[in-house]
Amino acid sequence: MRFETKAIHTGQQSDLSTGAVIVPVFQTSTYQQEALGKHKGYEYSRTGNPTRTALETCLAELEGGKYGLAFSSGLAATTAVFSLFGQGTHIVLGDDLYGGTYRLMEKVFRKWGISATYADVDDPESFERSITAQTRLIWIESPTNPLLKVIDIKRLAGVAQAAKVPLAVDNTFASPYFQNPLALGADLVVHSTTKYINGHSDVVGGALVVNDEALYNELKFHQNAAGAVPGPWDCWLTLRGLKTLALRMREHEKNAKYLAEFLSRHEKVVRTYYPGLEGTRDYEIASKQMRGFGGMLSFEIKGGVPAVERFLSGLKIFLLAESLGGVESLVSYPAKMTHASMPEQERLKRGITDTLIRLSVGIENCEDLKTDLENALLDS
Ligand code: P1T
Repeated sequence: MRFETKAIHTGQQSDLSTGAVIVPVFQTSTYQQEALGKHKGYEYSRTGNPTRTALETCLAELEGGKYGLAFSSGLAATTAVFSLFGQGTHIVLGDDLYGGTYRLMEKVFRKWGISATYADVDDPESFERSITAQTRLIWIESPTNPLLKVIDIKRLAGVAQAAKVPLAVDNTFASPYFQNPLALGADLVVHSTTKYINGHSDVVGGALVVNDEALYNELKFHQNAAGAVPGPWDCWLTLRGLKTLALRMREHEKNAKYLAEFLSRHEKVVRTYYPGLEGTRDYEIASKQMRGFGGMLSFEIKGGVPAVERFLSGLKIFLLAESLGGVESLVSYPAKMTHASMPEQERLKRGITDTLIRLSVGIENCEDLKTDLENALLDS
């Protein structure tokens, strides 16, 4: 079976008791046991729920992995991964990453004695240099949030293997439709399912996919022990969104490419970040390891912060909002939104400037989207 078919059918067989074509919302917290310890595979919905199982099974299949685990948010999934390691351990993270992941590391896990080094995602050797005897994990996003940088996953997997450290890839921006990190040598795939996987901006969720049974068991233990699980309705909505992931991703990409090309030629735009723009190192790597370039792009606008403010208030279709990956187009201002928790100096060092604007390109008509940007740029 190919991607589109798996997204609709894997883990989603008709309901045995009724023939219902769609997996039901198993809105139950607990399950009757026939006798002590004798049950049909479910005891309590923190530990397992059939609607969640359907989602976990489908996500694992779409990522080409053996095991999937769903969480109540992307950061809950990240928390499960960081919690694998104890006091005195060290994690190497790519330096361009979601501000919330940075905040989780700096404000939560540092307190528990885990240290971190941020490696330059433009310099593969910087990861090698950052590894110490205490390093237990390499963590990257690719493409990254918000600068859309692309990391050579195969190459980094080689570095991780040589150091005997697992490699986790946050695949939120690409989605499994465009990229499967496990096939490139990663050990762990992370998703904020809030984004493309659900795709309709109505659920917050997260997921992990792995191949290694021991790693799965550790993460599964944490999922149940710490309890950050999604409810059955959220799993059901996410499954419904997942069915059309392929269709949506194709449209997101088509529109993003069109707008990236438009912006890259616009006189009020200093620089456009989109891995599908030819002639860059990111384009070369993305062409090798991805099946498409995705629906996210960022750009720098001329005219300083006042121009940013005028541009944002001039938009009519792009909504100013956190998040991404929904059918509707969103605009965000990383300096004050997704990366507001990063100290200014750290943010500027990474190239997340005060004139950087990020677009989550939706699946509306691309001419309407272009006109919206054109008009707002004219006002800026
Ligand atoms: O929001 P949550 O579902 O907890 O997911 C966190 C997360 C993890 N990884 C990446 C790459 C992300 O982009 C996010 C969340 N990002 C946004 C809310 C945003 O606007 O970028």
